[in-house]
Amino acid sequence: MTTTVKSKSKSCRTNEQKGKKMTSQDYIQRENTYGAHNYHPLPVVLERGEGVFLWDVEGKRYYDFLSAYSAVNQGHCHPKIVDAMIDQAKKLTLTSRAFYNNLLGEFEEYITKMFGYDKVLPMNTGAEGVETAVKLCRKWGYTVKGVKENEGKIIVCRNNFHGRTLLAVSISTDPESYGQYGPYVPGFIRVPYNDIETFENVIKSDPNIIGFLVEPIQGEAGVVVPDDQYLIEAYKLCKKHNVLFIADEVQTGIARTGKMLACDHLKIRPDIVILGKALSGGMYPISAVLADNEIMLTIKPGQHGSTFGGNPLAARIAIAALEVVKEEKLAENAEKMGKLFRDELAKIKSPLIETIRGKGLLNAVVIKPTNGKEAWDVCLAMKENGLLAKPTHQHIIRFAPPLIINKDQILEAVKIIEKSIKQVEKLK
Ligand code: IF1
Repeated sequence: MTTTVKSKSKSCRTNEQKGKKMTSQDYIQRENTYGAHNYHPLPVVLERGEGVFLWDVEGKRYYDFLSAYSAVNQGHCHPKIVDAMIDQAKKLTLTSRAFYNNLLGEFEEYITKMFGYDKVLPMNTGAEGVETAVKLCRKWGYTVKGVKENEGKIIVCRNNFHGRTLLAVSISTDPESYGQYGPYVPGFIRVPYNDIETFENVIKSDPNIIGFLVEPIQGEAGVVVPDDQYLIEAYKLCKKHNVLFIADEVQTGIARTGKMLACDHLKIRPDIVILGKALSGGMYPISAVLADNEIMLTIKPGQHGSTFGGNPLAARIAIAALEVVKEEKLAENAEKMGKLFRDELAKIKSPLIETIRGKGLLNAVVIKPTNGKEAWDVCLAMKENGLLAKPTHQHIIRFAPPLIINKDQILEAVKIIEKSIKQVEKLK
């Protein structure tokens, strides 16, 4: 039995206990002591954000090139969204869905008209949006398509990321995501991403297939952009075989790739759309599932919900967050600035840069490990030089700044990236 002796002696007191300003290290140490170790963050402690910038506790400024994984598309602490949140927080925040509130309907009308669907089911996290979409698909499969109950199957892609719930990790092919969390949720068929032949062979092989859940671009996998024809053909095959096309746009949606939805680039209208993250501009957990009546009305009163889903504070924040996207033409800016970013990155000549890829302002650089140096070292160098980004799957650095970023800021950011890469090249 181990005992941890919490020393009270003066020598072990933290700077805070000594009445001194805490350093980044103090903050990190405190989190390490009292918090679960389910993340390995970059060693930076942030305390303020505004627009495309973040400041750490020592007052150092950084370009944010992660945007909380595309949740802060509108920029940190956007004044319009902050004002809406503060104003509503003083009036009414949560009633539960046991009663109506005056804002949910306004949000529902606004978002369904914006994206062109009959109805929306509001939830909180992206993973809950995925769960909701899968439940809708199964309800539809059994009550509309007529598949025998509990026999419905949903096709998912290898290297997917749909969250951290047991359903999401059950369909994951990443051992880091699903390892030692079994037994797993059944009813899924895994196919390789961007492989239309395999997809066609699978979808025509089993009449119990009711859905295809797919990220239009695989974010976590490393910003993997499929061939245009892949999603177009997969969509046609879903129509042909009466299978729901379910787009997980939690990360790619809300203007991130240069259109309101990544599927818009291909003129695909998913049967179910899952949104999250930037739906609140990073202010509050809000997710939403969009579908037409034939699908949405398969869930009857009392068959799904959540305490916070559709609360008036979330509704007010989401309306403001979506208005910002439209008023500030963030999709158009993402398209333009994304192209500029990739073009400027391509001018950097380095053995460390293997591939540059992306769409709109969802981009990634694949780093070729060189002299034992890899993506993490580049991220540490960029942090020292004032830009924050994080690797995914060891060798891929995702670059996803807020969509409000301007040309001068893109050019300055690329200079920082180039300087950092050159520094890492020289490291022994
Ligand atoms: C973490 C990753 C990104 C998502 C897609 C559903 C969800 C996500 C396509 C679930 C969430 C987040 C989770 C977050 C980091 C981030 C992430 F690195 F984990 F994989 F973006 F790529 N569908 N992605 O990307 O939404 O429940 O989190 O609101 O787990 O640290 P959520």
